[in-house]
Amino acid sequence: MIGRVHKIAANDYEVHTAEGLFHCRFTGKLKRVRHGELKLAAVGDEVELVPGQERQGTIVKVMTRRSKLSRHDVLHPSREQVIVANVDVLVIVQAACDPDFNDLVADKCTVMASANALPCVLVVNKSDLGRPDISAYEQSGYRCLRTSTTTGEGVEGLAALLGGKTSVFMGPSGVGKSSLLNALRPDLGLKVGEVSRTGEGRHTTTWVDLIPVAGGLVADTPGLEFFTFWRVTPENLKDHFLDLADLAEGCRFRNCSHTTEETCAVRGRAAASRYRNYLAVRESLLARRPAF
Ligand SMILES: Nc1nc2c(ncn2[C@@H]2O[C@H](COP(=O)(O)OP(=O)(O)O)[C@@H](O)[C@H]2O)c(=O)[nH]1
Ligand SMILES: [Mg+2]
Ligand SMILES: [Zn+2]
Repeated sequence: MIGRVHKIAANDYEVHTAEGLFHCRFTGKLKRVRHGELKLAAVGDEVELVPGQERQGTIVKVMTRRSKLSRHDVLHPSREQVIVANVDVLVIVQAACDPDFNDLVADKCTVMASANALPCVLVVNKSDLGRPDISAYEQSGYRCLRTSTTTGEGVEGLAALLGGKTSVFMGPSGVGKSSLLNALRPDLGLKVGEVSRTGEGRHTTTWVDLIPVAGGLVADTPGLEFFTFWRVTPENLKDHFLDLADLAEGCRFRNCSHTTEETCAVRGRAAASRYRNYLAVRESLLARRPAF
């Protein structure tokens, strides 16, 4: 039987199949084979299982991942921790205000997407409260959507975007991620206006799970402080600001850092906020400060 891991709590893997939900564990053999990995499977993994009694099951195989969103493991930073497997799109959620639109955080999220080879979409929620200038993103080719759970603006557009896909919502707390999911699926009843901090830790409790919404699956992540830039260095960061990378074709040197080089084609041409945030993220990587 084939299924998808929607949730992991300690050793309990919640797997959804065409035959319903199964609570699964791993075979001892698979545990040994995958010994080098920090977790036997991630949320979003497709697995093969052998059903047992009372909706219990045993996972016998984890399918090859077609994509993933990863971070550096907290305790073993050189190792990869897959946050969600088989992701189609990263949905960057910001608010128009309350909290203010934060282009530094939004740009960090675009770096996360690029570093994981995932497409991203910018959702500006609380559009009933304001309309910040997002032309830097539109011009850079990022898909953008303004939404409001108060007026309903953009909610249908968001539903269309999520249908048939596995998405990860990423944004600071308070921007309305849970409210958007509730708007798309009122029976969800996710708590709103609360900061969830249940989740840090590797093998412990649930901190991200997949929620069926609008014909797709969405991971509502608990907060940005849990993310690090998987394999992003001060040197390769410039490749993850896709608009800067486009302009970089005009730089004299291939390894131009776009900082002080006289022959740089990026400096002065990139959107001001994007360039400023590139420098800021580069500084934090050089200083080895946490990503968010
Ligand atoms: N004005 C306005 N407030 C919103 C909107 N969406 C959510 N909120 C409010 O913003 C607060 C935080 O929402 P929540 O969904 O918990 O944000 P999360 O932390 O990102 O999940 C709550 O008080 C919501 O009622 C919106 O579109 N417009
Ligand atoms: Mg929330
Ligand atoms: Zn340059």
